[in-house]
Order: sequence, then C-alpha cells, then structure tokens
Amino acid sequence: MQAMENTLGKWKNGLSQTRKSTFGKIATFFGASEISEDTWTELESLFIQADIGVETSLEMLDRVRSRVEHLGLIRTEELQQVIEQELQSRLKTPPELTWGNKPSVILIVGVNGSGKTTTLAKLGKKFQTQGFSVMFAAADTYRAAALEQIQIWGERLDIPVIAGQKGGDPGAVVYDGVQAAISRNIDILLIDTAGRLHTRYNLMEELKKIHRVAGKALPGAPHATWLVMDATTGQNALHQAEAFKEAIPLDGIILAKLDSSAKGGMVFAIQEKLGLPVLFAGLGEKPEDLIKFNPEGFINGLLNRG
Ligand SMILES: Nc1nc2c(ncn2[C@@H]2O[C@H](COP(=O)(O)OP(=O)(O)OP(=O)(O)O)[C@@H](O)[C@H]2O)c(=O)[nH]1
Ligand SMILES: [Mg+2]
Repeated sequence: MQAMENTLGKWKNGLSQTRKSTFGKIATFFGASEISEDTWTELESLFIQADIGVETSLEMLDRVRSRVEHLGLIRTEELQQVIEQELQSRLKTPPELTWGNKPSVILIVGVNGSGKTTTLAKLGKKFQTQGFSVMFAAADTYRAAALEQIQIWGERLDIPVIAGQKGGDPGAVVYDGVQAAISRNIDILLIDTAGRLHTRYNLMEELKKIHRVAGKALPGAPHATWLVMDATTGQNALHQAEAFKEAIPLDGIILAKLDSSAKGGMVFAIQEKLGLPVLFAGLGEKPEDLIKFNPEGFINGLLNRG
C-alpha cells in the first residue's frame, strides 16, 4: 500500500509540467456550460496539443461523443468521467517481466539523446534492488564520452561494465559482454547502443548486426529489446520508432523524460500505432526515477484526480 501511494506521488510530481499545460486544460474544461459543437472542436484541439496525435484524438473523441449521446449528457461537467474512462481504457498495464534465462540479455536502442544510457543505468539499479546481478555492455563505441558515461554509472552503482575501445566493433563488445555475463554467472546483461551513425541506414544495419551477434553468443538472446523514446519529441518520435521496429523485433517502449514534457499524450498514440507496451517511464534524471508504467498512476498524474 505504502509503495503504491509513493508511486502515485511520483506520477503526480513527474507529470506536473504536462498537468500545468495541456492536460490541465482538459481538466479545467469541464463546467456548467452545455455541450455544443464548440465543445468538440475545443476538445479536439486540446487532445492534439497534448500530443495524442490527430488520428487517435479523432477516434477517442468519436467514442466519447457516441457515449455522451447514448447517455443523453448535456453539461460539460458530465463529460469528465466519460473522457477519463476513454483515456484509461486506451492504456494497458504492462506485462510482468520474468527472467527465465541466465543471463537474460536486454538490448537498449533508440535515437541519439533519447535517454538510452541513463535509462540503462536506472534499469540496472532497479534490477539490482530486486536482487538480480547486473552487468552493462557498452556497445556505443562511437563516442568516447559514451563510454565514460556508462563507466561512471557502473562505478556509482557497483555494476561491472564490459567495453571495447573507442571506434571498435560494437558487435565484438556484445559478444564479449554475453561471454562475460555467462562466465561470471550474471542474471541480467544490459546492452547500451549508439543512437547515431552517419546515416539512419547504417544505424539500422548495425543494430541488426548487434542483434544477430547476441544470438550467436547465446542462442535466444537478446531476450528483450526495448526502445527508449524521448517524451519531449512528441509525434516525431513515432516515425522514428517505426524505423526501429522494421529493423529489429521490439518488445516494449520506455518513455524517458516524461517529467520534461509539457504534453505526454504520446503514450496513447504509442500503444495504438506501434502496438507495443509502454513498460517504464522516466520521471527524472536520478537512478530511482524510472517507474513501471501504470495506467492509473499516469491518468491520475495527468488530470490530478483525487
Ligand atoms: N528529466 C529527465 N532527463 C532525462 C531522463 N532520461 C534521460 N534524461 C537526460 O537526457 C539526456 C540524454 O540522456 P542519455 O541517457 O545520455 O541519452 P542517450 O540516448 O544515451 O544519448 P546518446 O548516447 O547520445 O545517443 C541526459 O542529460 C539525461 O540526464 C528522464 O527521464 N528525465
Ligand atoms: Mg548513450
């Protein structure tokens, strides 16, 4: 119970930006006035501003509208519950994660700057707290700073890091990482990858290769591939996500920087358009600021519901 309350508090704090701007406007929209054509036009524009995406917004409002007509609702205050139900019904509780393989290999991918390395550190801490032994593999060999960043996290969290040389072959790092995780009896190996190469094509080819190499080093690996998306980039990130999905099989989304986003409606479009579960949300820069996605907490945080 205590844990649940703390989580609700985290959602509320983490989503204060979006609550103060877009979603807050939706929440204050409900009053004594009568529902009219203008109501629907305004709601549509609020939904789109909130980053829900045009198509998803229209679909959601269509459903709200038929429900309102069916129930014979007249005043905008009566709309609130129907909209909240519609928002909530669009979100899925992520599946429980189970780690039947030892080591379980998790590949972290995403465009540059989306929050991969920070998320990897947060996941490392989370799994460690749950009692698993964790190792990092630094397969972003393009930037010297990337290596340094992950090494600092490794030291801080007391998690071993397998790394190659700057400019080295990322595939080799993945292979070595898996071998090291096997020989050191590690439970979970988290692999960090680069977010930018000379071209998008090169990046996708490299990710395919990394994926293949992991499977060669350990049949069945990677056991999960998670795409880190930056919540502040909005609808644009959805197109980027499609490119990753075409290149390699994805198992879930981690939405980083939700705390910095004034929108947050992307969550609705992600589940709809990508058909992938949102597993975790990043609500800050500290290792403990990654929380399991929870539709109820998310909606509470967006609308400041009791
Ligand atoms: N506020 C906030 N900042 C975050 C969050 N996640 C990551 N960041 C910040 O976003 C910036 C980029 O994060 P990185 O983890 O380096 O991103 P990356 O995807 O590894 O970047 P590249 O390796 O350059 O592709 C850093 O300043 C992080 O502190 C989050 O959930 N909330
Ligand atoms: Mg990085």
